[in-house]
Amino acid sequence: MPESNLAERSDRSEEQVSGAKVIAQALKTQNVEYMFGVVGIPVTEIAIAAQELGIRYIGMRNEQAACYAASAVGYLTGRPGVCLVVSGPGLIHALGGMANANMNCWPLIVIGGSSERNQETMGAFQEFPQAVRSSIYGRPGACYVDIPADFVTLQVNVDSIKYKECCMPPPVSMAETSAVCMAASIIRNAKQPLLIIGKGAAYAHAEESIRKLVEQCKLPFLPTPMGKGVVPDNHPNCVSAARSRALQFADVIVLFGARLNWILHFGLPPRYQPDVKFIQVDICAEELGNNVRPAVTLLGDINAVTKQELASKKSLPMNYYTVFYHIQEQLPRDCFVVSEGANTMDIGRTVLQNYLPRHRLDAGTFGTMGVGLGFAIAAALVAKDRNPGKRVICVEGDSAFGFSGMEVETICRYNLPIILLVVNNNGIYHGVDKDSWKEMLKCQDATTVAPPMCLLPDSHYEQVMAAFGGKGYFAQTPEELQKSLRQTLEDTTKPSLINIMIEPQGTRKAQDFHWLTRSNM
Ligand SMILES: Cc1ncc(C[n+]2csc(CCOP(=O)(O)OP(=O)(O)O)c2C)c(N)n1
Ligand SMILES: [Mg+2]
Repeated sequence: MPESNLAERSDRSEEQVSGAKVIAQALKTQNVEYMFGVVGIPVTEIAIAAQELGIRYIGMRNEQAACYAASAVGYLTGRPGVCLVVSGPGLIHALGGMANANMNCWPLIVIGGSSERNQETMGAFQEFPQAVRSSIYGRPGACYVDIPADFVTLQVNVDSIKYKECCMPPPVSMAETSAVCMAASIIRNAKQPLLIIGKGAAYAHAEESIRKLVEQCKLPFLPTPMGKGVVPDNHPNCVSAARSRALQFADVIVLFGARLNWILHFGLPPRYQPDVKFIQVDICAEELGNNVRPAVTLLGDINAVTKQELASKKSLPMNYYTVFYHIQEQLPRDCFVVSEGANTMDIGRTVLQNYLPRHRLDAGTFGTMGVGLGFAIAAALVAKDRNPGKRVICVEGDSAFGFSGMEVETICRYNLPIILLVVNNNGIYHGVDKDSWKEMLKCQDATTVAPPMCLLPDSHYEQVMAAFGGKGYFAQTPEELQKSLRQTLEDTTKPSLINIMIEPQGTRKAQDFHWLTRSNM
């Protein structure tokens, strides 16, 4: 404890305060607004103390989803969200969220309770402000604070505590002038320049400056999945519809907060010109020059004409394109789009438009399934507090939905008017129809004959929503989809789920790089 604190101590004061309250106050002092978690011994008191101080506590059904939600709050607000877990199994479940936050570079603080320690270790409270700083400075990410049980229950003299001042927003650092001049000259001399806008640009609130650069220098741009909306998707310079061509023919590529990882095919041929010049703009020094091994792609170009062609297909069951076409038609321009799944997310991304930055949350850099409902809950809470009236649309593959489907109860408990759309093809990537499933099971046990990607055909996921008092819809035709979508959008008071049946064997459009499909990964 610093000398000054000791000096400030009043020996006459008898007022005591618990460790739990000190932790809560320390969080409050750091402007923490949201805490997600699953309580147990010894952290329950911390959640209660946090609530008493006006920090919102959202009790989730799984630490993993809680951690995803807390990290999404960090991304959306720029101050770390807190995930509160018990030690051991709670922390282990949270690891998925911590890894995902690190990969996405999203600020997060995980607080776990651990077993009792003796009083000498009380100085660890002093480490707390460092945790906040390390989560938001430089490349943002997850950090973990371990709170021994006796810290939580211990009574300490009020006057003996000094809270660290709220940690400042991260300092803004600038690139070397000579490097900036060199970059400008390379762009000026480029024949086919291309900007790639990543979620780093979104997190940095760079929308104004990037839009100016795009417009004043007449540069084409391509957003990464969560870079969507920094400059609106319908901007005339957006080349998403010809993504592969744009990557392949560019001679100069400027990366704004986008990493040359798998999403960008590692920056290697044949996706790119062998002599393409990259200009990387990134907050993290370690990222610079990081071109790794040759690899796999998830996405080919899907041009607008074939999309519409596929979307207008009238036959039943519906396909992905028909579904997304109808969703896009009714999607409010300012809504948050959360999405996860394989085909559901990848095809959805090409059809569903974003017009605002930080309004798309998806499986992200780690490709993690199970993040969707936690992200949607976070977006709905943030929307409620900061953007009343904005809707959250969560587009889930049926497998993706299963990873944290029980968070529907959380959504209903807090009455968050999220619209969940489950694109149901009876499986992971694809499944089988009900009759084939029955046929299959006639001869042998499901564990032997059912393809591992199959899920139970025609599952009524909408009943999960109905079970908790939300509104559930089952849509098998474009008309049913249109009607149920209209109703869910009209009802701003309640959560809802539309279970959208599509063809179980429906695949994506043929790609140029057949051997590089996801199934070969
Ligand atoms: C935590 C985690 N487990 C497993 C996977 C592997 N995986 C990738 S996509 C996916 C689900 C795809 O199925 P669905 O959500 O139904 O979307 P679809 O492709 O069928 O539209 C799975 C399990 C993963 N990405 N993350
Ligand atoms: Mg599926």
